[in-house]
Amino acid sequence: MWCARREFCGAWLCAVATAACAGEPPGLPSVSSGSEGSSGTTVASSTSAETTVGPDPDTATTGSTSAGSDDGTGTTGETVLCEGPLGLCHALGSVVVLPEDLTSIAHGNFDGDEYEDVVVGAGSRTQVHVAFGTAFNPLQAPQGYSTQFDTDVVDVAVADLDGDGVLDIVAAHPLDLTLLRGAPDGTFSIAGQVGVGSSVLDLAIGDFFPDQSPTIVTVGAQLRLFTSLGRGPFEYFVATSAPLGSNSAQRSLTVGNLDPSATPAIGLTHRDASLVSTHVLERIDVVQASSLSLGLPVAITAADFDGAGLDELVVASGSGDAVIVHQLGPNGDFAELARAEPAYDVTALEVVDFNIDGNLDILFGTDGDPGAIVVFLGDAGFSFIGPFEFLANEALVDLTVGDFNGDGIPDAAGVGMSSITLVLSTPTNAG
Ligand SMILES: [Ca+2]
Ligand SMILES: [Ca+2]
Ligand SMILES: [Ca+2]
Ligand SMILES: [Ca+2]
Repeated sequence: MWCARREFCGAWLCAVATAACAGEPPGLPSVSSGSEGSSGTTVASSTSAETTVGPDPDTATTGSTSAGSDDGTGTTGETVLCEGPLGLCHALGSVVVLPEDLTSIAHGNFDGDEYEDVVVGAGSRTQVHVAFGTAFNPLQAPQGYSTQFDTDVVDVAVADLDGDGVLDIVAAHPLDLTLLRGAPDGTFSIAGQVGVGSSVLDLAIGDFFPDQSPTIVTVGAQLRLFTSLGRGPFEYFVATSAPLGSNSAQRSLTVGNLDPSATPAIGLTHRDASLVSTHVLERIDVVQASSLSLGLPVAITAADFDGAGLDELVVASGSGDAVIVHQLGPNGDFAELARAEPAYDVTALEVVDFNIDGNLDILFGTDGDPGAIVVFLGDAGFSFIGPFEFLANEALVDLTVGDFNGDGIPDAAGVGMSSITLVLSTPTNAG
């Protein structure tokens, strides 16, 4: 057992310093110690990986990492979270530097190997970067792709748009979408462009039209659904749209199985109106199904917390810095199911079973100097233990979760303006 101090932290969870958990796994990408301890309430402490910048910003390099102690004493200041009966550990991984005004991140396995990969949107001349997972030090040497629009990419999403079994990328600009066709070797080429006609603030993918290619959903002043129904695989057009009132600059969306009468449904946050709403497709019209007042909602996602088949909405609120899990009642109403209070300035939100104990967990990307990837571990009673904090080297603007080192355990990748910070499952040799 190499998570030796697990007993200090409770029966099912431990969060221990590097000395207890790291060093043993071969190839663990430990990072050099950085600033002083974190402000979190856990043992998690801060790190700041040494990084180098490549000569060509389009082919940025991975931050160098220093090996942890292998004599069992470990180095100080590293962040490792070990939890669960299997002694699973997560540790800060390398920091990938991309000085490109990064805006967004999504994940998928683009090259069909055993490692999930990421795509990052940027506000600079190389607007999309793809970085590949590997066994021990993932996301090295991102490959940059330029689109044909000279505007920022505000969000990215991943789906197999043409049904060839290879993931494709949707990059949203303020007024357009770029569709990038994936090749089996993990390279991409521009395959389509779509004019949106109004500001795009957030992007999601859903299956709103049975037996058709994935639907692209955007939100800005309008909520719009794009489909290729009856056209070529990368020839998307607006299938339906609905005005949302004022031209808010602070909206975000998610698509989930939210409504018993319609699959899927859209969850929206309207920060300026302190409102959360859900929307469903009725025939060819998008209609609002429900709404709830919630102070300054900043991020939203959907997941089935109670295992009952319908997703709950998870919303990060900027007012109380709280996250509320909602469940739609029989009349389309919201009901609060659970609440975590991260006390951080949340900018991004993901839900995954991070410690694979069967209960969904909540991960936040946070603002600040620096920001952090913050983990709250859920239990079967819809309560959350945390925060467990992994400091990034800058404020985070977006977050995604995937298995980047291919061990079957989720990892997290948070993106800031100029870097990607990884929290990686460490190879476990615990029996
Ligand atoms: Ca891959
Ligand atoms: Ca495809
Ligand atoms: Ca869990
Ligand atoms: Ca992993």
